[in-house]
Amino acid sequence: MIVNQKAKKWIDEMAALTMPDRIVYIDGSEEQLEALRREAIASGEIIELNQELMPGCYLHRTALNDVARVEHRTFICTKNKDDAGPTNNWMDPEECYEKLGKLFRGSMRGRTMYVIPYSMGIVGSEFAKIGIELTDSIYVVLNMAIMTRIGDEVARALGEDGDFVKGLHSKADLDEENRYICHFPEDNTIWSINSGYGGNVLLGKKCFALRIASYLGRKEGWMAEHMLILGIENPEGEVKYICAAFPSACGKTNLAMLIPPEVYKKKGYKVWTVGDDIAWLRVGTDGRLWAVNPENGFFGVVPGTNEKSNPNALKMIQRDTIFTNVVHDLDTNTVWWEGLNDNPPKNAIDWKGNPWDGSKYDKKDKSTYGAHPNSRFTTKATNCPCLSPEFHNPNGVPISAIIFGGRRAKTAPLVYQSFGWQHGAFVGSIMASETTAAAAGQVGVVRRDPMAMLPFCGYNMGDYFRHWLDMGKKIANPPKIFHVNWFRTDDEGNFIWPGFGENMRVLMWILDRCEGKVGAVESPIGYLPRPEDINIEGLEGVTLDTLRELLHVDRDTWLGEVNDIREFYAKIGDRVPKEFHEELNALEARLKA
Ligand code: GTP
Ligand code: SPV
Ligand code: MN
Repeated sequence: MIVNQKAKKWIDEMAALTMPDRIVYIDGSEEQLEALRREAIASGEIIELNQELMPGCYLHRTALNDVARVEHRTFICTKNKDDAGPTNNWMDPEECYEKLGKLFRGSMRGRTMYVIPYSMGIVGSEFAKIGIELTDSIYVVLNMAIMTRIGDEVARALGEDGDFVKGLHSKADLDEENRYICHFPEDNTIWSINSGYGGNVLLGKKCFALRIASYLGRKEGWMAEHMLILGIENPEGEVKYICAAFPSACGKTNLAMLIPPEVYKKKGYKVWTVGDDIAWLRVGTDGRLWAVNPENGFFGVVPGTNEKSNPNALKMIQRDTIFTNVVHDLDTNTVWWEGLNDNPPKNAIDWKGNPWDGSKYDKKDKSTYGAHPNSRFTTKATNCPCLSPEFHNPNGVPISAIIFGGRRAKTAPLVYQSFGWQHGAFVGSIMASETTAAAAGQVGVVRRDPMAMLPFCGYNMGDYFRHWLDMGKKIANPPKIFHVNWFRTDDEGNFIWPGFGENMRVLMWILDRCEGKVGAVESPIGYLPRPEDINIEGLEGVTLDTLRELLHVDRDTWLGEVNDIREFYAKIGDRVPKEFHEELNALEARLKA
């Protein structure tokens, strides 16, 4: 029961606007969720999969025009345009409320409005924040029930006068031309209309936990980042924690759940997952940086998930999982996707809802694929076989290292270390990556994506850079900052580095650096490993020469980067900290020396 006065008033207003036939309050009980599943199965919104083979698993197909985040239709609506900054789309808040108000008017007629109280972070904990999402989609309710903590316990924690983020979502007509994902950080408000796809409509995730939260974090002295959180336990039982920011579909979920290679496993090393997408970071009383995962589940990329690449993820999606836009195998009533195995089903339905025959599937021809490249699973964190016990700790975990990374076919070496916090923040700001299917638009073009936050920063990117520098001054014992690239390719376009579990070898160098256990080579861009310091024991096909190639820094390519970065900074404008311009000039000078 919601007793919060502001919430009651707001829900009434939004119901008057959207005119649903009825309002249902989500209490978080299994009975209520099960009734909603039955309703969604009856209407065809979800398909119940084989409950013997995959208990609690369902399949959903989105509209064909609605398969990814829509960055070009995502807006930050601040009173002052400069506060959103040139890397965000902007609309005047008044104008936006009016424009979207017209679209929302009556959009829930004939439908039910679901009221979802949810908490980002452990309910009632010091660092948790509450939101209420109003939606006309059962799919959204079922996903939010996995991705966040929901229901009566949240309503109770909100109390009579607590603050919350107001989220309004309607599928409306799924009209692409009128699709809008709008954020009003000055009003703690999110309005999303005409989409039914994950990142556009699960408002606790990118909209709240990154865009609104990054704005709040700057105001309140903490950080909301697009980062996974993992722990590496050594044979003595000590666990060191790492955060890593990679752009969408660049390997966060995979790294967060990696299984150590045999050489480490036999010594007793273990990897623990705390989070796979979002980290909220604060300075602890001990002067270290502490991270919590505000989510309660994983909304992960399905294609490429298999027994070899990510066995933990494969295990966790065998039960209590919602699949979106994968292949439906009609013979077994289970699901399939590219990269699962070499036995695609012949009697199947593709993500578009058309008959699909896997015997015609050709890996080299994308037009024969059955699952959408951005097809996703939604599954509870507690399903993860390697979930860290610290996932449940409201204080989070202390961070030893921060890693930035992206997809770069050339340019970026396998790994390098920054010279310190300021240079490390600069390294984050100059990140670039090839675009992926996680957002609508062209795939595979290099774009600058500072800290993997380009699509997710709820305010001016220049101010965001300044906030990184300010935070660094407040952390007595800051994490060391690194950059990685698992995606360097040879002349035929093949990945040189095996990636996935083998990435642990790079993480071990990183931790050794944090503990001062290993040396490095100073290069113009930062500290590089000596090839012999990356452990390649038991790794087939990788030699010291391969490592030399992976670690090579080409001065001319990097001088080209410098020009590109300078243009990018110019685009962001005069709020880019002067320290970053100084770092860029220093980088250029070192490259030319
Ligand atoms: P979002 O959920 O969109 O934020 O993505 P993410 O960053 O969690 O990416 P994820 O781990 O789901 O990986 C995305 C794609 O990259 C998948 O197709 C993976 O198979 C692939 N991938 C992940 N790690 C590696 C790696 O180390 N090497 C290579 N070559 N591919 C990888
Ligand atoms: C991403 O695109 O970074 C995701 C998926 O994690 S979404 O929830 O759609 O943002
Ligand atoms: Mn993500």
